Amino acid sequence: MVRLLHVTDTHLGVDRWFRGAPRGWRRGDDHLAAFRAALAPAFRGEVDGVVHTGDLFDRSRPPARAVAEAIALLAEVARQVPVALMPGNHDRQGLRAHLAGGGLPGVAIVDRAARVRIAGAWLALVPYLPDPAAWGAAASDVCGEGVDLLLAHQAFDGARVPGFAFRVGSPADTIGEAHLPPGVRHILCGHIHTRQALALGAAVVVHPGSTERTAFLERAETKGSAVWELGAEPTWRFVDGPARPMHVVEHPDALALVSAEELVTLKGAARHVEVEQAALARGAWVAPLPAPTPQMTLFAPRR
Ligand SMILES: [Mn+2]
Repeated sequence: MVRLLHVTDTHLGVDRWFRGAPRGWRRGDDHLAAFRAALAPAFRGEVDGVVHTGDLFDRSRPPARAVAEAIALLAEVARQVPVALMPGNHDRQGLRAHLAGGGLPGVAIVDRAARVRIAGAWLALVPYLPDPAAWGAAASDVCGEGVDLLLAHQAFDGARVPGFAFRVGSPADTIGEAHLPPGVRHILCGHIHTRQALALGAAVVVHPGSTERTAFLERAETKGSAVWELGAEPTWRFVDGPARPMHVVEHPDALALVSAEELVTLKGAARHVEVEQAALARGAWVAPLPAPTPQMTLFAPRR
Protein backbone atom coordinates (compact mmCIF):
# COMPACT_ATOMS: atom_id res chain seq x y z
CA MET A 1 0.00 0.00 0.00
CA VAL A 2 1.38 3.39 -1.03
CA ARG A 3 1.66 6.04 1.68
CA LEU A 4 2.04 9.69 0.71
CA LEU A 5 2.85 12.71 2.84
CA HIS A 6 0.99 15.84 1.73
CA VAL A 7 2.46 19.20 2.76
CA THR A 8 1.48 22.56 1.32
CA ASP A 9 1.69 26.32 1.66
CA THR A 10 5.08 26.41 3.37
CA HIS A 11 5.53 30.09 2.37
CA LEU A 12 9.31 30.01 2.73
CA GLY A 13 11.21 33.28 2.67
CA VAL A 14 8.89 35.52 4.70
CA ASP A 15 11.16 38.45 5.42
CA ARG A 16 9.21 39.83 8.37
CA TRP A 17 10.95 40.77 11.64
CA PHE A 18 9.33 41.32 15.05
CA ARG A 19 10.52 43.70 17.75
CA GLY A 20 12.29 41.77 20.52
CA ALA A 21 13.28 38.88 18.24
CA PRO A 22 16.99 38.09 17.90
CA ARG A 23 19.04 40.03 15.39
CA GLY A 24 19.05 38.24 12.06
CA TRP A 25 15.91 36.24 12.87
CA ARG A 26 13.18 36.38 10.26
CA ARG A 27 9.67 34.93 10.41
CA GLY A 28 10.75 32.81 7.44
CA ASP A 29 12.96 30.83 9.88
CA ASP A 30 9.75 29.57 11.53
CA HIS A 31 8.30 28.60 8.15
CA LEU A 32 11.44 26.63 7.31
CA ALA A 33 11.38 24.89 10.73
CA ALA A 34 7.68 24.02 10.29
CA PHE A 35 8.37 22.60 6.80
CA ARG A 36 11.20 20.45 8.17
CA ALA A 37 8.98 19.25 11.04
CA ALA A 38 6.19 18.41 8.59
CA LEU A 39 8.64 16.25 6.62
CA ALA A 40 9.45 14.12 9.70
CA PRO A 41 7.34 11.11 8.54
CA ALA A 42 9.44 11.03 5.34
CA PHE A 43 12.73 11.24 7.26
CA ARG A 44 11.50 8.43 9.54
CA GLY A 45 10.65 6.23 6.54
CA GLU A 46 6.93 6.17 7.33
CA VAL A 47 5.84 7.25 3.84
CA ASP A 48 6.77 6.30 0.28
CA GLY A 49 6.62 9.76 -1.24
CA VAL A 50 6.04 13.47 -0.55
CA VAL A 51 3.78 15.86 -2.45
CA HIS A 52 3.72 19.66 -2.06
CA THR A 53 0.71 21.47 -3.53
CA GLY A 54 2.00 24.99 -3.90
CA ASP A 55 3.06 28.25 -2.27
CA LEU A 56 6.41 26.68 -1.56
CA PHE A 57 7.68 30.26 -1.36
CA ASP A 58 5.88 33.31 -0.03
CA ARG A 59 6.83 35.43 -3.03
CA SER A 60 7.28 34.87 -6.74
CA ARG A 61 10.84 36.20 -6.35
CA PRO A 62 11.97 34.56 -3.10
CA PRO A 63 15.14 35.72 -1.31
CA ALA A 64 18.26 33.80 -2.39
CA ARG A 65 18.69 32.45 1.14
CA ALA A 66 15.19 30.95 1.12
CA VAL A 67 15.82 29.32 -2.26
CA ALA A 68 19.09 27.79 -1.04
CA GLU A 69 17.39 26.51 2.14
CA ALA A 70 14.51 25.03 0.13
CA ILE A 71 16.88 23.27 -2.27
CA ALA A 72 18.91 21.81 0.61
CA LEU A 73 15.83 20.53 2.44
CA LEU A 74 14.20 19.11 -0.71
CA ALA A 75 17.45 17.36 -1.66
CA GLU A 76 17.67 15.92 1.86
CA VAL A 77 14.15 14.48 1.75
CA ALA A 78 14.52 13.30 -1.86
CA ARG A 79 17.43 11.11 -0.76
CA GLN A 80 14.81 9.19 1.27
CA VAL A 81 11.68 9.24 -0.92
CA PRO A 82 10.56 10.79 -4.22
CA VAL A 83 9.03 14.27 -4.09
CA ALA A 84 6.56 16.05 -6.40
CA LEU A 85 6.10 19.82 -6.33
CA MET A 86 3.83 22.30 -8.09
CA PRO A 87 3.41 26.08 -7.86
CA GLY A 88 0.65 27.96 -6.05
CA ASN A 89 -0.67 31.44 -6.65
CA HIS A 90 2.26 32.92 -4.72
CA ASP A 91 4.75 31.08 -6.97
CA ARG A 92 3.67 33.15 -9.96
CA GLN A 93 6.84 32.52 -11.95
CA GLY A 94 6.63 28.78 -11.41
CA LEU A 95 9.15 26.73 -9.43
CA ARG A 96 11.49 25.36 -12.08
CA ALA A 97 13.12 28.75 -12.56
CA HIS A 98 14.17 28.79 -8.90
CA LEU A 99 14.79 25.12 -8.16
CA ALA A 100 15.76 23.23 -11.27
CA GLY A 101 18.88 25.20 -12.10
CA GLY A 102 21.13 22.73 -10.30
CA GLY A 103 18.86 19.79 -11.05
CA LEU A 104 17.19 18.12 -8.10
CA PRO A 105 17.38 14.31 -8.35
CA GLY A 106 14.24 12.65 -7.06
CA VAL A 107 12.17 15.84 -7.20
CA ALA A 108 9.50 16.18 -9.92
CA ILE A 109 8.83 19.90 -10.43
CA VAL A 110 5.63 20.49 -12.37
CA ASP A 111 4.91 24.06 -13.50
CA ARG A 112 2.02 23.08 -15.81
CA ALA A 113 -0.67 20.44 -15.36
CA ALA A 114 0.86 16.98 -15.67
CA ARG A 115 0.57 13.35 -14.65
CA VAL A 116 3.34 12.18 -12.38
CA ARG A 117 4.02 8.68 -11.09
CA ILE A 118 5.72 8.61 -7.71
CA ALA A 119 6.09 5.69 -5.34
CA GLY A 120 3.76 3.63 -7.52
CA ALA A 121 0.87 6.12 -7.49
CA TRP A 122 -0.38 8.10 -10.46
CA LEU A 123 -0.99 11.73 -9.52
CA ALA A 124 -2.65 14.45 -11.58
CA LEU A 125 -1.02 17.76 -10.63
CA VAL A 126 -2.87 20.93 -11.65
CA PRO A 127 -1.09 24.13 -10.55
CA TYR A 128 -3.06 27.24 -9.59
CA LEU A 129 -5.06 28.90 -12.37
CA PRO A 130 -7.19 32.02 -11.84
CA ASP A 131 -9.90 30.95 -14.31
CA PRO A 132 -12.12 28.03 -13.18
CA ALA A 133 -12.95 27.01 -16.77
CA ALA A 134 -9.26 26.90 -17.67
CA TRP A 135 -8.60 24.93 -14.48
CA GLY A 136 -11.35 22.47 -15.43
CA ALA A 137 -9.85 22.01 -18.89
CA ALA A 138 -6.35 21.49 -17.48
CA ALA A 139 -7.69 19.01 -14.92
CA SER A 140 -9.56 17.10 -17.64
CA ASP A 141 -6.35 16.77 -19.64
CA VAL A 142 -4.49 15.02 -16.84
CA CYS A 143 -7.21 13.15 -14.89
CA GLY A 144 -8.92 10.00 -16.05
CA GLU A 145 -8.39 6.26 -16.01
CA GLY A 146 -5.56 5.13 -13.77
CA VAL A 147 -5.12 8.41 -11.88
CA ASP A 148 -5.26 7.85 -8.14
CA LEU A 149 -5.33 11.41 -6.81
CA LEU A 150 -5.84 14.97 -8.05
CA LEU A 151 -3.49 17.60 -6.60
CA ALA A 152 -4.63 21.23 -6.70
CA HIS A 153 -3.97 24.70 -5.35
CA GLN A 154 -7.40 26.31 -5.47
CA ALA A 155 -10.39 27.29 -3.37
CA PHE A 156 -13.28 24.91 -3.92
CA ASP A 157 -16.94 25.70 -3.33
CA GLY A 158 -17.61 25.47 0.42
CA ALA A 159 -14.04 26.01 1.65
CA ARG A 160 -13.85 28.12 4.81
CA VAL A 161 -11.33 30.40 6.43
CA PRO A 162 -12.00 32.49 9.56
CA GLY A 163 -14.87 34.83 8.67
CA PHE A 164 -15.26 33.76 5.05
CA ALA A 165 -16.74 30.93 2.97
CA PHE A 166 -15.77 30.44 -0.69
CA ARG A 167 -18.56 30.05 -3.26
CA VAL A 168 -18.47 29.63 -7.03
CA GLY A 169 -18.08 33.15 -8.40
CA SER A 170 -16.98 34.60 -5.04
CA PRO A 171 -14.11 35.04 -5.44
CA ALA A 172 -13.98 34.48 -9.19
CA ASP A 173 -11.29 31.76 -9.06
CA THR A 174 -13.40 29.39 -6.89
CA ILE A 175 -13.84 25.91 -8.39
CA GLY A 176 -17.28 24.27 -8.34
CA GLU A 177 -18.48 20.72 -8.80
CA ALA A 178 -19.23 21.51 -12.47
CA HIS A 179 -15.51 22.18 -13.11
CA LEU A 180 -14.43 18.76 -11.82
CA PRO A 181 -13.52 16.08 -14.36
CA PRO A 182 -15.80 13.03 -14.02
CA GLY A 183 -14.51 10.27 -11.78
CA VAL A 184 -12.38 12.46 -9.50
CA ARG A 185 -12.82 11.27 -5.92
CA HIS A 186 -9.88 12.57 -3.88
CA ILE A 187 -8.35 16.04 -4.14
CA LEU A 188 -5.21 16.89 -2.19
CA CYS A 189 -5.34 20.64 -2.08
CA GLY A 190 -3.32 23.68 -1.06
CA HIS A 191 -4.23 27.37 -1.05
CA ILE A 192 -6.62 27.31 1.94
CA HIS A 193 -4.49 27.70 5.08
CA THR A 194 -7.20 26.40 7.43
CA ARG A 195 -7.13 22.60 7.87
CA GLN A 196 -10.35 21.03 6.59
CA ALA A 197 -11.94 18.37 4.42
CA LEU A 198 -15.00 19.24 2.36
CA ALA A 199 -17.36 17.29 0.12
CA LEU A 200 -17.86 18.42 -3.47
CA GLY A 201 -20.29 16.12 -5.26
CA ALA A 202 -18.73 12.64 -5.15
CA ALA A 203 -15.29 14.09 -4.35
CA VAL A 204 -13.61 15.05 -1.11
CA VAL A 205 -11.22 18.02 -1.02
CA VAL A 206 -8.63 17.64 1.74
CA HIS A 207 -6.68 20.68 2.93
CA PRO A 208 -3.92 20.03 5.49
CA GLY A 209 -3.57 23.82 5.63
CA SER A 210 -0.36 25.80 5.77
CA THR A 211 2.54 24.34 7.77
CA GLU A 212 2.91 27.55 9.83
CA ARG A 213 0.59 30.45 10.60
CA THR A 214 0.99 33.00 7.82
CA ALA A 215 -1.17 35.68 9.49
CA PHE A 216 -2.58 36.56 12.92
CA LEU A 217 -5.97 35.52 11.51
CA GLU A 218 -4.68 31.92 11.69
CA ARG A 219 -3.68 32.21 15.36
CA ALA A 220 -6.24 29.64 16.61
CA GLU A 221 -5.46 27.04 13.93
CA THR A 222 -3.62 23.75 14.31
CA LYS A 223 -0.99 23.43 11.60
CA GLY A 224 0.67 20.42 10.01
CA SER A 225 0.33 17.99 7.14
CA ALA A 226 -1.67 14.94 6.01
CA VAL A 227 -0.69 11.31 5.45
CA TRP A 228 -2.57 9.35 2.78
CA GLU A 229 -2.79 5.58 2.48
CA LEU A 230 -3.76 4.42 -0.99
CA GLY A 231 -5.55 1.16 -0.30
CA ALA A 232 -8.62 -0.07 -2.15
CA GLU A 233 -10.20 3.15 -0.89
CA PRO A 234 -7.73 5.99 -0.17
CA THR A 235 -7.78 7.28 3.41
CA TRP A 236 -6.06 10.20 5.09
CA ARG A 237 -5.27 11.54 8.53
CA PHE A 238 -4.06 14.96 9.57
CA VAL A 239 -0.72 15.23 11.38
CA ASP A 240 -0.14 18.11 13.81
CA GLY A 241 3.04 20.15 13.54
CA PRO A 242 4.65 22.89 15.59
CA ALA A 243 3.64 26.52 15.08
CA ARG A 244 4.76 29.59 17.01
CA PRO A 245 1.88 30.93 19.17
CA MET A 246 0.35 34.23 18.05
CA HIS A 247 -1.70 36.73 20.03
CA VAL A 248 -3.83 39.69 19.02
CA VAL A 249 -3.71 41.98 22.06
CA GLU A 250 -6.51 44.54 22.25
CA HIS A 251 -6.20 45.30 25.96
CA PRO A 252 -3.10 45.36 28.20
CA ASP A 253 -4.67 42.67 30.46
CA ALA A 254 -4.44 40.18 27.56
CA LEU A 255 -0.64 40.26 27.92
CA ALA A 256 -1.07 37.85 30.85
CA LEU A 257 -1.64 35.10 28.25
CA VAL A 258 1.59 35.87 26.39
CA SER A 259 4.83 33.97 26.97
CA ALA A 260 8.38 34.59 25.85
CA GLU A 261 9.18 34.16 22.13
CA GLU A 262 5.49 34.28 21.18
CA LEU A 263 4.27 36.68 18.50
CA VAL A 264 2.09 39.62 19.43
CA THR A 265 0.28 42.27 17.45
CA LEU A 266 -1.29 45.24 19.21
CA LYS A 267 -4.78 46.36 18.18
CA GLY A 268 -7.16 49.17 19.13
CA ALA A 269 -6.52 50.80 22.49
CA ALA A 270 -3.54 48.49 23.07
CA ARG A 271 -1.74 50.00 20.08
CA HIS A 272 0.44 52.06 22.31
CA VAL A 273 4.13 52.30 23.03
CA GLU A 274 3.59 51.52 26.74
CA VAL A 275 1.77 48.27 25.92
CA GLU A 276 4.53 47.45 23.48
CA GLN A 277 7.10 47.94 26.25
CA ALA A 278 5.09 45.67 28.57
CA ALA A 279 4.92 42.96 25.89
CA LEU A 280 8.66 43.19 25.29
CA ALA A 281 9.24 42.94 29.05
CA ARG A 282 7.44 39.55 28.95
CA GLY A 283 9.86 38.42 26.23
CA ALA A 284 7.22 38.55 23.50
CA TRP A 285 8.12 39.39 19.92
CA VAL A 286 5.95 42.28 18.78
CA ALA A 287 4.85 43.31 15.30
CA PRO A 288 6.33 46.79 14.83
CA LEU A 289 3.84 49.60 15.32
CA PRO A 290 3.46 51.82 12.28
CA ALA A 291 4.99 55.28 12.31
CA PRO A 292 2.95 57.33 14.79
CA THR A 293 -0.03 59.21 13.39
CA PRO A 294 -0.88 62.62 14.89
CA GLN A 295 -3.71 60.92 16.82
CA MET A 296 -1.35 58.35 18.34
CA THR A 297 1.11 61.07 19.29
CA LEU A 298 -1.60 62.64 21.45
CA PHE A 299 -1.62 59.53 23.66
CA ALA A 300 2.10 58.85 23.59
CA PRO A 301 4.05 59.81 26.69
CA ARG A 302 6.05 63.03 26.52
CA ARG A 303 9.74 62.55 26.05
MN1 LIG B 1 -0.78 29.92 0.52
